[in-house]
Amino acid sequence: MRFDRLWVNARLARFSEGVPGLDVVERGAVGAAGGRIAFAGPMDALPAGADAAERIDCAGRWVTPGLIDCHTHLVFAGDRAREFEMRLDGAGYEEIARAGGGIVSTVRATRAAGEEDLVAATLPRLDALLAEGVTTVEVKSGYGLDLETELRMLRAARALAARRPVAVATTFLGAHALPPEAAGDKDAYIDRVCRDMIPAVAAAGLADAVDAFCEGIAFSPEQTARVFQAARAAGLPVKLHADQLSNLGGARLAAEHGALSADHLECTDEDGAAAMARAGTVAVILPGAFYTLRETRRPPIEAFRRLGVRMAVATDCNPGTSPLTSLLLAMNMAATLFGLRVEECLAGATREAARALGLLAETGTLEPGKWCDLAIWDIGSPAELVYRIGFNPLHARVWRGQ
Ligand code: DI6
Ligand code: FE
Repeated sequence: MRFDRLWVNARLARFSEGVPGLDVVERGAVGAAGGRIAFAGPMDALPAGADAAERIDCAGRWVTPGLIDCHTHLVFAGDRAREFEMRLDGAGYEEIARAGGGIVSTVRATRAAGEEDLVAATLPRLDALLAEGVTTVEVKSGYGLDLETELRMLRAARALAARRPVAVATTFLGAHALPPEAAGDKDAYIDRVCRDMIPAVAAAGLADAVDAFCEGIAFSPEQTARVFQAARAAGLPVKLHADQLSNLGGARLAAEHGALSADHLECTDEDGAAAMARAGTVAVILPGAFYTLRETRRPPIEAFRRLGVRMAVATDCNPGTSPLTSLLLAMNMAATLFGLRVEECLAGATREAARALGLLAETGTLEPGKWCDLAIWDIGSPAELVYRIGFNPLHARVWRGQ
């Protein structure tokens, strides 16, 4: 067997599907061929006569799958630091949104930005994620809210993958907020999302999935269901911002539409969790928004565990409710604020995040056949990735074997 590259003397946390825990190999090796993993296991089990164009000694460092941030709003223009100050002075998120700030203020800035401006504004945020070992990132639209700007955001998101060694999964989030020109008519706007935008985005091949924000300040379950139907008609999988600020039954709705994931879930009840378990819908835990908004209701982690709902952890990087570009910190918050175990946090930023994106066949674990995307860490134990705050122990990031 000949590898393009072979990493030896590594401690592997493979997160193999169907194996409980981290699936650790103490004296391990990873071999890459053609950008994919050709071997990931004990050095002793390397095929006799295995040979590599390049051999890298990891000196006992830990190797995990490259991290996956499966929920971000990375592409946007402007910032919302002023709103942060208003919130510190006592204004609420929903109050600011109703007063024309919030998402709509980012929409104004994003509409005024060209594609290259959007890419340039996004690259520093993307680079912060990559510096911590992220190799796949999901990016949503949703700050355009008109066809032209939504397409521009999605093109900018796709362009990121040409600028950096990273896989980008794009999500159309036209049903994120009501644009100002819709003059309060949510049904008419959802008509446009379903009739014009989703077919156009799908025809352009610019989205890998469709998302919506089901919430009092955004769209109702009925309007969300129409978006899901249009997505299905266009052949796109769905996911949902569900039960973040109130329980409108979003988790259940997402599950009933076979959603890849339901995200946030602070207000999800047992019924919603059970529907997700039946459908295999991944729960994406977003502690950055909970922290920023100083929410008090926590997602029903214990119910997810008991019912066997898979949990992913993501940054939700966005200018309003989660100006967070650290997936390591998101894991720390998931543990400290929500009580996720170390192993749940780590699986949540690798295998379960891949599952949430429908990409588990390609990434998320160290298993032969998958993309050779690795994070190599200067740590004594995997718990350090979750336990430390504001420290980055990444030694090297490998994307597609390089
Ligand atoms: N939920 C969120 O937390 C973000 N979007 C959403 O649907 C907030 C986005 C923003 O405030 O800009
Ligand atoms: Fe979000």
